[in-house]
Amino acid sequence: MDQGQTLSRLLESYGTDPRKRAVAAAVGAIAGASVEISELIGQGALAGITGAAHGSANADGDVQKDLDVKADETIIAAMKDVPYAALASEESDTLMMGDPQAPISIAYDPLDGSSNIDTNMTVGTIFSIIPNEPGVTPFSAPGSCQLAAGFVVYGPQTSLVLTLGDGVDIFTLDRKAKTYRLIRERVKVPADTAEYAINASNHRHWEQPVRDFVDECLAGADGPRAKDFNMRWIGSLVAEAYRILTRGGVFLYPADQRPGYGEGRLRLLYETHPMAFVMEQAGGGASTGRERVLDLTARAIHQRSPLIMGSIDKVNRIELLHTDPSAAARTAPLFGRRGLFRV
Ligand code: FBP
Repeated sequence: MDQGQTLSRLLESYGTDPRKRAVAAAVGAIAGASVEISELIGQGALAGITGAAHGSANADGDVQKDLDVKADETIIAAMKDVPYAALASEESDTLMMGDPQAPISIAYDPLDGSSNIDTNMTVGTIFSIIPNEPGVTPFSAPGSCQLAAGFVVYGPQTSLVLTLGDGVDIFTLDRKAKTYRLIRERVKVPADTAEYAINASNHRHWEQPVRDFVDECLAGADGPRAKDFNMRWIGSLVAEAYRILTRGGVFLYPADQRPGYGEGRLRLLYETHPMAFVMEQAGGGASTGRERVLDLTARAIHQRSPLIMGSIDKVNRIELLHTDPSAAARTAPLFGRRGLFRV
């Protein structure tokens, strides 16, 4: 690894054609905005950030927090010199239109996990950059067309995870120099892991395949996975994704039976598409349970999609439980509490 590599240097050398220059400009703008957002978060109440509701709701009906609004304004301001055709923000009802001839469009969640702000926990910014074709509706291509994607984690360190479609690199903010420095190159999601993350309070609303997978994990060393598992739930997508990139595991925000959750909670364009691109580029997987997230195409800006992401063996197992329900039955009688080996 080139210890001296910085994000700015990487972006400067990222190709000369107009589309690549636009991608580099967009990533640079988001990185610049994230330095400001990181400072605001670090100051918290000292900078007037309380995590209090802003008094409005975003397009999806979520109550906007003061930092949601500031982060969105900061990113929009940073985009002023970026040649984009359209911006899709979690905080905006409609697309913000730019130059229809521009080579890219950008979807972003300025502040993911904002319900964690007042508890001093990790939040983040997520982004996805897609090609724009003049005359074609922006954001109408599947997630596999993304040119770049990533997220910033505002945790004990501020780190930026980036894929330009050729592997995943992680940069950490050098706060004194206000520069992102490369800390991990060609990141790979570890395959052999024993952690899963899901909001278990929704257990009664889950579909059977999700219950089956969690039951397998809960059964531990005595169950079909023959292994004890740890459960994690931070309630902050960026923090869960960062953990998975570091030590593997699987994260599930599945579809469930609550009204409005038929496609889960997370939004496709600026949450699940970019996370899926990062995971696949790091050798992991991302699925809805029934199909690859990157094969999905958005019908609306704030469309939701289920997300099951992480170590490939876990994602594959959960997909199998969805597509072939007999897979659970094949292992359950051998290991279940009322099965052959138990009374
Ligand atoms: P926001 O986009 O409104 O911040 O919500 C997304 C999120 O906070 C994710 O970061 C997290 O994974 C999920 O919601 C937690 O949802 P729940 O509270 O339903 O467990």
